[in-house]
Amino acid sequence: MSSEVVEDEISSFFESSPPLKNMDGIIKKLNRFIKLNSSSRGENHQSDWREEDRVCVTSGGTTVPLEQRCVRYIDNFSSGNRGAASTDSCITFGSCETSCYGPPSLADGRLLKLPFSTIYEYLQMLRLIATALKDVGSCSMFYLAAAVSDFYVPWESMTEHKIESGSGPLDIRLAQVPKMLSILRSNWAPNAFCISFKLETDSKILIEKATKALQKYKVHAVVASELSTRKEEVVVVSSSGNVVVRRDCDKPDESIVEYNLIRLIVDRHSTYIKESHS
Ligand code: PAZ
Repeated sequence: MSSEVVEDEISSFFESSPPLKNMDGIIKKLNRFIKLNSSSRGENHQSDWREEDRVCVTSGGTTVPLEQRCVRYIDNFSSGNRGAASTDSCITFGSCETSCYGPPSLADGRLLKLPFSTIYEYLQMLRLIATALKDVGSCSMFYLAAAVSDFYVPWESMTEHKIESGSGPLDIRLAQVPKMLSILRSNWAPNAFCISFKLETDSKILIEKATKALQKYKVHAVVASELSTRKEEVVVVSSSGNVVVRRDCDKPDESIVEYNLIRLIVDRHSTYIKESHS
């Protein structure tokens, strides 16, 4: 598919999406967070972090409503644990201001939580965050651990009211959600360090799919997980080779895989920043 066709699909997705309910509030919170954690140290000395050290972690699954006044929806699997644990580890490693969708419990101005549920909310918020960060810093990180719906019911073809039951099986045609990773990389946040995630249930195709995603979307790494072992190990697929990252139950810090994963990713991000500035 040509990039023009993809861009058209993305534009029509956003044009037909129901607007975010509290868009102004979200923009205000986002701008306040960015300003508070800005590295223009003249104004405030809130942090020693560099402006490049902002991380947007996405976490949890998106839903696809079946009715505009939604009673029923299709969910995408994710407990939100990976994003939450990764956010905690980011803060532990101390390099990050974290703008996070999802459930972690840290506060104090270093963490901004922006909850979402639908695919419409998720993608609109991702675009807002990416473009807001683009304006203030060059090398932010996007750590896209959310499980994002691949199929959806376009808003304009969705019934307004609750679908009637009692008239036999329900036929629903789902459209494909346009892939936003390429536009995130090319337009929204071209200088950001971008980590995407790939979950499969069939371990035989996992690495192949992750490698294809790496090449197609030109992200800096793809974190590949198999559903049943995702808490034990992941494979970080990148152009420098594949690295298996495991948890180590004998070491308290490393008893969750995210700790070792974030250590590796933060290290790669630092190298990326150094290379970008040299
Ligand atoms: O949220 P969780 O800890 O239960 O699972 C995390 C995950 C497996 C959903 C995530 O690591 C992931 O791979 N997300 C991308 C899923 C995908 O769209 O392929």
